[in-house]
Amino acid sequence: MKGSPRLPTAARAILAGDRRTLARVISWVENGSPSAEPVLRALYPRTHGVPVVGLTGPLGVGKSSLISTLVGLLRARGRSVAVVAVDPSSPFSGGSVLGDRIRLERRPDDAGVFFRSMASRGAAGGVATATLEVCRLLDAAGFDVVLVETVGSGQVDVAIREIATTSIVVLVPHLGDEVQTLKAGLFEIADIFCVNKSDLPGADVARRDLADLVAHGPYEGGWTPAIVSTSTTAATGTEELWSAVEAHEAFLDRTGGRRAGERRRLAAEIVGLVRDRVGRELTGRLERDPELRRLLDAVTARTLDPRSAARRLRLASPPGPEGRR
Ligand SMILES: Nc1nc2c(ncn2[C@@H]2O[C@H](COP(=O)(O)OP(=O)(O)OP(=O)(O)O)[C@@H](O)[C@H]2O)c(=O)[nH]1
Ligand SMILES: [Mg+2]
Repeated sequence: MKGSPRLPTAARAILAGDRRTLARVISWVENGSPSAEPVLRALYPRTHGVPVVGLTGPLGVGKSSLISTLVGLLRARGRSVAVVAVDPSSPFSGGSVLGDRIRLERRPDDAGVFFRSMASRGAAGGVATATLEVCRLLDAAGFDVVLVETVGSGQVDVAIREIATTSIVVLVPHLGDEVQTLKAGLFEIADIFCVNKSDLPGADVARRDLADLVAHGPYEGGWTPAIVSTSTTAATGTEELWSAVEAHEAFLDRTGGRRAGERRRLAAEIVGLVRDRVGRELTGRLERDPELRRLLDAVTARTLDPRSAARRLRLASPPGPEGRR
């Protein structure tokens, strides 16, 4: 709470704009360190629910390039922006560059920009939860907008729905077949379709194909996905892309979709954390819990099948002081 004398030092530093501490706490989250928990707890009431804009899409479609141009646009408009790349194929570090495949202008003196790539293998509750927690740290640190890039290896990343307030699915011309096969999944994810590399031939066709698919609404919540063409090399479409983001964010505020989306994401987060905890507890019990050992013996001896064993297993009160009821 405001003015709490018990605010952890790291939380106070993050609120005061200390970027090194911010980076350190992000690493704690990334590595599943218990040190993260009191900081996250202290900062949660200090978050505002800033727009979190997710970019996902197949490899190499230009997600990082688009982020770079969006950062330029947002900075020109005086908005501060943080970028998170989740499990990136080309990592960036030290607040600078997304690998060498794209040239993200270094802005070492600009406190209004923060870049971070993260791998989240060790994090509690999975990748989506860790990313959400990092977004929350960035929110508390005062950034106006958070941009998240997720790499789905040749696919789009469904988890972006658990992270972003606005999700952009980035595609390129000549992904016709891919669009068809991804169709069902795509439309659950995308608030905005971005046809990038529109300097290449076939962009108009791709846009038309998408428009045909989009026409098959109505959509849950009442938002029809927007379609925007961009080219980062020709520097076109960036403003239109951001306008689409703003339109979607305004739609969320107008319709109550922001609250509904937040509740859905929080529910998924809590479930993810509980699943993680139960999994860890059970794994820990495998060797020392007599009940579990008996079940395992029975399954090994073919007198019990795995599903029945799973159903019989009591989840509550594992041994140890913490789990006792
Ligand atoms: N012709 C053209 N090439 C582009 C455009 N945008 C990006 N590229 C190129 O596409 C390649 C991949 O760009 P990235 O921004 O790294 O794409 P990405 O989607 O972030 O890639 P991954 O993170 O590896 O999935 C680079 O060589 C870019 O220069 C564009 O608008 N037109
Ligand atoms: Mg990238």
